[in-house]
Amino acid sequence: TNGVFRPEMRRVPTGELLKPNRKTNGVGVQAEDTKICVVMVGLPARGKSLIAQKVVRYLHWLSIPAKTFNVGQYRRTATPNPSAEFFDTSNPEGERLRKAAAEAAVNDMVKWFSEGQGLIAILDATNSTKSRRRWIQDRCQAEGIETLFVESKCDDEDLIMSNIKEVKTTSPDYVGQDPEAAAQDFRNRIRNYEKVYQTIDEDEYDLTYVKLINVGKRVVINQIQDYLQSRVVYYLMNLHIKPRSIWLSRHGESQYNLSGKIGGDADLSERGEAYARALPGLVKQSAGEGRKLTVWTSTLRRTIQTARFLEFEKLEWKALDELDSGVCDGLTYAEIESAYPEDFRQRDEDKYNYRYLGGESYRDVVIRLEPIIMELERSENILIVTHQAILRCIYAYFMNVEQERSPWMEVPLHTLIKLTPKAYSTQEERLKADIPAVSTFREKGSSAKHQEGDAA
Ligand code: ADP
Ligand code: FDP
Ligand code: F6P
Repeated sequence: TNGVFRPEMRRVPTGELLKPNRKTNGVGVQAEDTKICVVMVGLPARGKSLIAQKVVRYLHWLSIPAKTFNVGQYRRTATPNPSAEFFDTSNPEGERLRKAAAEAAVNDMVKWFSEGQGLIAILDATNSTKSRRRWIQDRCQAEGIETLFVESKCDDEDLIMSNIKEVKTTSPDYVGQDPEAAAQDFRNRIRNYEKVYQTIDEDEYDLTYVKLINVGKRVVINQIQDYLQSRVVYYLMNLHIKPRSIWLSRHGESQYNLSGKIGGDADLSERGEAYARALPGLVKQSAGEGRKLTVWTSTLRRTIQTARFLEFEKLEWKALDELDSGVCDGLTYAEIESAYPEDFRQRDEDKYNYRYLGGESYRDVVIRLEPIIMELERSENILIVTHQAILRCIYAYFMNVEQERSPWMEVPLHTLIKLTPKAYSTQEERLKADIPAVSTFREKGSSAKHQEGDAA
């Protein structure tokens, strides 16, 4: 350096803003020109739309651009309230309109891919005949789009009837109609599809497909080609539809929360301790007496201490530890702002992508939480006691919160959140313990010390 003063040498090291691109999305490296069409197959009321919607939500959470093309919606523009006869294949007008709807959906999908940013499209229709599937396969092949056929087969009559009652009688196809009559008509619609339905079989050996039989009790997989396809298939294999809830709680107020420091491995404060003692009662109030559930905590003291009075099976996960704030660990926001002003500004500018020096970004956290989400999908009733940033990421997955907003969500201390998956959405309830705590929420642009929360 020849003794010359070089001001840049005195700069403190900083974190970084890591924006994703098509090569480095959530699931790792994928060829830049990958285009996959997930083609749903199956009779009506087999959970195809639910599966499509869940896959899209999961992919969006992982920053993978995905979109559903629902043929029913296209069909509805020409035929908004068809009766079962419309779906009888001996009805030529019905056949013509249904084919036109499928063509319109496929055309829009091809256009969406050609516009650039799409990676996975889901073609949601019954696609219940071999000729329809061959047509889709040929059309996609000509456009350089890979296909993954996903068939949902189910012969449990009671389940089908309860699906019809749960989601079909309220479909826009039956607005203003008596639910009983709608259910009967839908049953007849299914009968019409049954006359021509062909399950995927050996003559379609060249197709890439997964068959989910009786909600994944049996799974048949054929010709899965690449990483992204196998990730989607693995996700599908983990889904179930048993009724259950997921409870989320932050740890009780910690000593660090009181002093406004971030990170660390502090013990609970006195009020945090009171929350730990109150939690079993709160859980009983929310879950009901005698409900069996499993408790997951991080490996940090404050979550383990918070869960210690709960009389359930417990599991500690390293993946649930708080977002690693690297060199900023143990500092207050005001200290970070004065030691690393540029970082502080960058984090506010793009909180999701900002990675602390020697630490993590929200994007990094989502990637490490992916196995947790997979395990949650497989599991039944789970209570997760974790940290502010981690809870935001898990909540964002279930509630479909966009990346821009998720790191800024308010998740107060001493509050139990109950999430219950329903057919096409997740129901939420919040139960607040009557125990005051500081608020650890920091607004964009502020470095004020933690405030006394409104529970106080
Ligand atoms: P489709 O799109 O096949 O007409 P929907 O997705 O609208 O069917 O049906 C949703 C209903 O199907 C929900 O009540 C859900 O619990 C149920 N369901 C979800 N997955 C499956 C499955 N693999 N087999 C049968 N039913 C399912
Ligand atoms: P959806 O449940 O999504 O509304 O009921 C079956 C249905 O879909 C019809 O609404 C839609 O017209 C049809 O499937 C689309 O599938 P096909 O093109 O295979 O008939
Ligand atoms: O203050 C509590 C805390 O869990 C810290 O340990 C962590 O760094 C922070 O919240 C995460 O929240 P944010 O991303 O809003 O700074």
